[in-house]
Amino acid sequence: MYIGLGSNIQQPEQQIKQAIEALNDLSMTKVIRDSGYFKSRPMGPENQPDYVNAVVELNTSLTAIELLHHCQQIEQQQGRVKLRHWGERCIDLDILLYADQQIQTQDLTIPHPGIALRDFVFMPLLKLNPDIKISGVGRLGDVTQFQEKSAAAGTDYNCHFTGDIDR
Ligand code: PH2
Ligand code: MG
Ligand code: MG
Repeated sequence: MYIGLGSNIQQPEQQIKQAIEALNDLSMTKVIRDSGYFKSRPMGPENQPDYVNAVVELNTSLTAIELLHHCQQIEQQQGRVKLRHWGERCIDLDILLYADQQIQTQDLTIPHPGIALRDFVFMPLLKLNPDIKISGVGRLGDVTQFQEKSAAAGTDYNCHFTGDIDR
């Protein structure tokens, strides 16, 4: 399972680290690896701070819907309030992949539809596992759009690695 994390207010790096610890503390759940911090400009309203994003891989016996509810609980615990659509938030947790399940309900779409559209999701996930295959997208390591831009621009690229998460 893979979860994407994002934050752009109230000490984003700290928020992400705290949410990863909360995920690791869930029953029957262990965070195995993390991507480290990636920084990117906001998608959506431009008058908000840059984002810090990360992706974690975890093992869990929770079902996808149970995991979703726990993610929402962690967002609440960290004090998330909805200000505006795609606006600033102290923490956002999105389930990206749940084993090889395909889920489409009101509350949950898995695989997350933004994976191949948002560099701030794609790049950290690619770093964790280029062999992931997603129907309609293919093998992540074979998707070249973001990788080519990133290789050309280095740390000038919109979404780039900024450091390891100390945990
Ligand atoms: N999340 C959003 C809206 N815009 N922009 C970046 N760079 N990173 C995000 O995680 C992000 C965003 C809503 O989930
Ligand atoms: Mg999101
Ligand atoms: Mg979300």
